[in-house]
Amino acid sequence: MEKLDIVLYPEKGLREICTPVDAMSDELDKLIDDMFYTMYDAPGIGLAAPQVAVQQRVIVVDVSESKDQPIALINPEIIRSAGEITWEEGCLSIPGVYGKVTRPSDILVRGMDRDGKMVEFEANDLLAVCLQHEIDHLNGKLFVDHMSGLKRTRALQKFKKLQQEQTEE
Ligand code: K1U
Ligand code: ZN
Repeated sequence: MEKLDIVLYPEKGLREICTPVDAMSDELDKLIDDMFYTMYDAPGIGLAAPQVAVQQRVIVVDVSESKDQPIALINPEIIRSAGEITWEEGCLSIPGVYGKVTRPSDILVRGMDRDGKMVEFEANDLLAVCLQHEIDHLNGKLFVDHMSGLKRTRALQKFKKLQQEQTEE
């Protein structure tokens, strides 16, 4: 398995709408393995393909404490959503920045699993938050886009400062 480079804001690819996947392939299977490896190593609870410079509709998530409940979804869609939850989100493409985002707390998700089978399941709370965060990535949307103007500006300023400090080191 290979650890992939995670692209950072403001990389252009993070703002693009990703292309649907036609069918499973060995190449896609390897991408999913590498995305899980990269996500667990980061560490993170989710990762979307554009974060590793692949503009295709593929996500991986694992919100379990034990890190043994991996979910890979290809062409994921949210069929229904209800409720409301506010969560302090982070993003591996904007490291060091966190912010409260309010989203639906209960969703019905559909997509293809890594065996090429169509799956549909309900997700709640953190799993729902994480799936929505990753599906947003496939549509060129970042968690900071859900924040109010001033909070978003401050968060991105903080990120720029952190990046500058890192390059000075
Ligand atoms: O997509 C990403 O950038 C990954 C991101 C997912 C996410 C985090 C929080 C709310 C919604 C979606 C992360 O995994 S950031 C790292 C993180 O949250 C975390 C890392 C280790 C343990 C627990 C959480
Ligand atoms: Zn993210």
